[in-house]
Amino acid sequence: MESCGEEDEEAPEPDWWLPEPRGRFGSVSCKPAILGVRAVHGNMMRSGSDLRRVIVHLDLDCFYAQVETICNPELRGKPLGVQQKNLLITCNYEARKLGVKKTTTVKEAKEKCPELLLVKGEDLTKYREMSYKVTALLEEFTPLVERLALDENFMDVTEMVEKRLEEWGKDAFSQMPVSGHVYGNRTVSLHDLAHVKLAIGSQIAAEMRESVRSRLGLTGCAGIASNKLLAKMVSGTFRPNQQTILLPESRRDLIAHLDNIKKLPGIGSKTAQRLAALGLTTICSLQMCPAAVLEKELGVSAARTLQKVCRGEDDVPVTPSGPPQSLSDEDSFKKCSSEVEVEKKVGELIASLLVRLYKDGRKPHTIKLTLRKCITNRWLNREGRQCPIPPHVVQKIGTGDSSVQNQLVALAMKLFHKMINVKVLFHITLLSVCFSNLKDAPASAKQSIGFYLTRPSSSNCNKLVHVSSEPIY
Ligand code: TTP
Ligand code: MG
Repeated sequence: MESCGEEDEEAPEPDWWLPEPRGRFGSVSCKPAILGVRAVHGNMMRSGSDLRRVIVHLDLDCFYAQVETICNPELRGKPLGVQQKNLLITCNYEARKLGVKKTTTVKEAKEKCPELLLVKGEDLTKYREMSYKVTALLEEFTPLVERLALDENFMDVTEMVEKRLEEWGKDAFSQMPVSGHVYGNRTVSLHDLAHVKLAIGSQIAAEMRESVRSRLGLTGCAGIASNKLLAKMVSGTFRPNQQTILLPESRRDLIAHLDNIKKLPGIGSKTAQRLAALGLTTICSLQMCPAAVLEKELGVSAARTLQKVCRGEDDVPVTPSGPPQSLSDEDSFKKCSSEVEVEKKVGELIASLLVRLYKDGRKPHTIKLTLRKCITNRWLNREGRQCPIPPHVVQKIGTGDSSVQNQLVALAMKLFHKMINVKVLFHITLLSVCFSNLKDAPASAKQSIGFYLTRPSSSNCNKLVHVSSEPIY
């Protein structure tokens, strides 16, 4: 349902209204010319500090499957699944129409849809590269872009919205079609500043989605709301390739409609169990629960946070992510119980990370090895050890000196021996290597012509494999 409400009906006052701030558009006196009828009467109160912001959440559709299709256009239009080991981690919407669900086993998916095409998705390189391209493109609209996952970004578009309001003035009110859907099919009041801002936000979100589609070939869903929590929650309401705005008066509805208490951010299995012991198993029961009861069970701080979440309140700013703080890669498997095998797997992880470090251009100063032990068929929690990388090894990263691979593997194996006694039988099911404490390479290294000549282009997903004659790190 595309919506462009123009009625001037009084919307019910939500119970979380905050006092009116005297901000740029929160104040009646600062911009009388563009404030509608109710504003003139000093009644345009909805842009309280909680409603001042306009946040867009963008979640790409069946992300890995879309990237695979871009790399191999022959897959377009066919039901496609991406697998990691025997798990289907995503599938395209053609497959979903045929009953395939993501995060099922490959076997179940094939039973549902025998014609399902499958591609392996263990190597994340091309997904990561595309992910960073999307973020970079969104940063062309606003510097306030925060990466939430490989295929999810938050954008704070408040300033863009306010700028458009200023530029368009009164006209903005009469030509303010909402782009996409309005959650709950509510009417958008052109005399309500919060509504108008969200409507402008919806246009910006549509422009962002169109840019991602036309320049990178990816579609996605957007949610537009006054905070990150609500923008994320509303973004998947209509999918794929659609967008939805959430008006302030629909906040409680949106949250109340979550079918599972665990879908609220911050509620994991343990908290859900504790709440269930209090008889709180639905969102509605949680919303109605007196603060004192929650505080007794969870402590004051956690209880207050939860209550805010239940009301759809979230004042956490969009924090630009910048380059990643660390680079890591991991592999999981049924069983690895020999040192030689561990060394081989660690070597593979480090080789792929060195390629990423090389493209990144920064040098890591810390290496961490994480593993997961399995004892009598029970997986234990992950366990990790880290250590500084000696300066003479750091120096070699990104220079083309191939000895660095073995030196890093040797370091990782030292960490391994701190966690595993190889003299007795061991069984591990996961290995992960993480490089952190990333610092810019000294200027002298960057000035070397070799540094530029040997850096591979990351512009094409078909060109990710390195030519072996070139130094790759
Ligand atoms: P999602 O955003 O959960 O899923 P999606 O983008 O594939 O599909 P949707 O249209 O529903 O948003 O995850 C993003 C990518 O993360 C997904 O393409 C594959 C990967 N992924 C995993 O590696 N493991 C998982 O368990 C899930 C759910 C996803
Ligand atoms: Mg997605």
